[in-house]
Amino acid sequence: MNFDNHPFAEIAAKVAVGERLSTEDGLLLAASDDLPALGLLAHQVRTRMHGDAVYYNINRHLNPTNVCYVGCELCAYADDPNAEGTWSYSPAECVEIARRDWSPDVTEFHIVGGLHPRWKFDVYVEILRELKQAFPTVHLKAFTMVEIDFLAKLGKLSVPETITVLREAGLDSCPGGGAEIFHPEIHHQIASKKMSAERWLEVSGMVHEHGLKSNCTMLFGHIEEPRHWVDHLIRLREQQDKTGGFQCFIPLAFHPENTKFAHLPGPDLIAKLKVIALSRLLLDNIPHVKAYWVMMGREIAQLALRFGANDLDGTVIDERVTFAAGGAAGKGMTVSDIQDFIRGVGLRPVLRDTVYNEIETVS
Ligand code: V47
Repeated sequence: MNFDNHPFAEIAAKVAVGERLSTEDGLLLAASDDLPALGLLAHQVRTRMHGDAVYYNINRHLNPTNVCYVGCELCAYADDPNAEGTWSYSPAECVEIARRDWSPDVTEFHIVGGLHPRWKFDVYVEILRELKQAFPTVHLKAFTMVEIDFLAKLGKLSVPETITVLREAGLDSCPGGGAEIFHPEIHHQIASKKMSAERWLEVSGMVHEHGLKSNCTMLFGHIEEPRHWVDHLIRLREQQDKTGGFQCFIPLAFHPENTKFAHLPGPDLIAKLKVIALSRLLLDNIPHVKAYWVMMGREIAQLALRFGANDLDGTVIDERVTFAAGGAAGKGMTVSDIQDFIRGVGLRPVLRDTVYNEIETVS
């Protein structure tokens, strides 16, 4: 495609030489309806970074509790431990559940849950410790920045001290949830009682300075506007310039069911592909962009691999955050589903561990 007389001409010239895009460039891209052009530019960048590789892993999700006292407007989790449909698993029960879904090729447990109003600090620490004891070779990607900050308060420790305790118990890296939309205009409406954007970024920095990798996310497709995406992505890029520990960005497609925004439709195909492409183009310092099939939907996630995404997450057995909010993508893909899915768009599946070491390449 020739961009000579296209509104993206200057941006395309920057992309061709790997020059950083500005906030204004981001706003122009985000406002455009020229999806093919966005896709082409983003695919050019992802190909330069990763060739034809698409990463996936073999993982299991573990949600120790869906009780959370914060009660974010965007979330379908319950704030009352006695409410119908809630669960709160002890450390031993977490091990039992992990064992139920276990197979020797699992390399990661992805562990997130609510901020339980009655659990003590030690419950969270013991969940890690007992899982690590039972599955010493499995990487524990656990606790978002929101949970880390909460645990520090619960344990009456500083954040760095908290990370030390959690690492000693088995923590290997952190997932990227809880970032939502950083811009205060939106944050105040979708997560009014949650930690601020500034604190989320600050805690990420402390995690990175401690030598741990983490991921980052953006929840899109509710009441925000495209300019809020750009603001969010630029804030992530600035944090990454400082501490460098984000390994993957995951745009999370909003699922409205059972939330305070149940009247909204959620993001459409265009918004999903646009956010994937925009994030690949703006986040020049974050290596991976994930098309999280559980939230995107399987078919759109597949298409997203041609719009800038180079990662699919994994087999994801027993995910419950999206499921609670009406997610219909299904509860797990097999490795052969994932490989076919990637090959279906002419790309190459690459099995990885959580920190992107290649385990086996299937050609
Ligand atoms: O923190 C909550 C979001 C996150 C809804 O790091 C919702 O590799 C959509 O962070 N509709 C959890 N999203 C998921 C997450 C994640 C997923 C996959 C991979 C990784 C990673 C991280 O989901 C929450 C919140 O931001 N969320 N409610 C909802 N109704």
